[in-house]
Amino acid sequence: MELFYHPLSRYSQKVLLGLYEKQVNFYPRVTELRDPIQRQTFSKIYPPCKLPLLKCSDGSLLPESTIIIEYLDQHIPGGTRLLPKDSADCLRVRLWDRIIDNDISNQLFLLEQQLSMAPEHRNELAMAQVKQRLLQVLASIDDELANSHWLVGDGFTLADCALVPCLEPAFELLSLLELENLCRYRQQAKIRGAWELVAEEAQLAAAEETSGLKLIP
Ligand SMILES: N[C@@H](CCC(=O)N[C@@H](CS)C(=O)NCC(=O)O)C(=O)O
Repeated sequence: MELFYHPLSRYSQKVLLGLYEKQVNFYPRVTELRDPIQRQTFSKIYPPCKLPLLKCSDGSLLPESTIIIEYLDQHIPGGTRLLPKDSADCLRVRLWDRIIDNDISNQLFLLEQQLSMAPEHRNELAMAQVKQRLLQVLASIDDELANSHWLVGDGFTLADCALVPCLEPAFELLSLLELENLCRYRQQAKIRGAWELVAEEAQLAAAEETSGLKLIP
């Protein structure tokens, strides 16, 4: 299997986390879509040009982080079970995964886009609305975590693969310290072996960009 991804892309981090949890071997194909040549090459493989993308052993291509993780869970018997056997729990995992992608990850992206603009070009009202929405969802996750070790029960699942990559940006952009269960979850996520691997690669990639050792194309 080959994974086309970028270490700083949240949806790529979600899939990397799933791959490490499943303990799967894969060829890493780091793809820098800001580089026009790499973008052009990748768009020939996958015209929508979105990361992550899994090339399966039979050569078929799978986009969409959630679908990739579901595929891994169906085809790889070992490692962490990411979609619970119990159908009610499985539905809750899939529900949280959708909520996190739509109402947290994509909203963080909108906020990050605004913050990348010069202050005079930012839409402060839109930013305040996004922050409020994020706080609402994160508070509901905090409630859920009051009785749950990971997001759905005791086992690490697809829902956690979606949530963990959002934690550091969310804590950086919002005041969340009063959400005690979420703070506890953040600490336990930090020392999860699979996430340590993903975070280490992301830190190296970020350091390369900021140190100028690797130029942003
Ligand atoms: N729903 C998709 C979202 C994928 C996505 O938006 N990926 C971003 C990077 S995180 C991307 O490739 N954007 C295209 C670009 O940067 O041009 C998934 O879950 O995989």
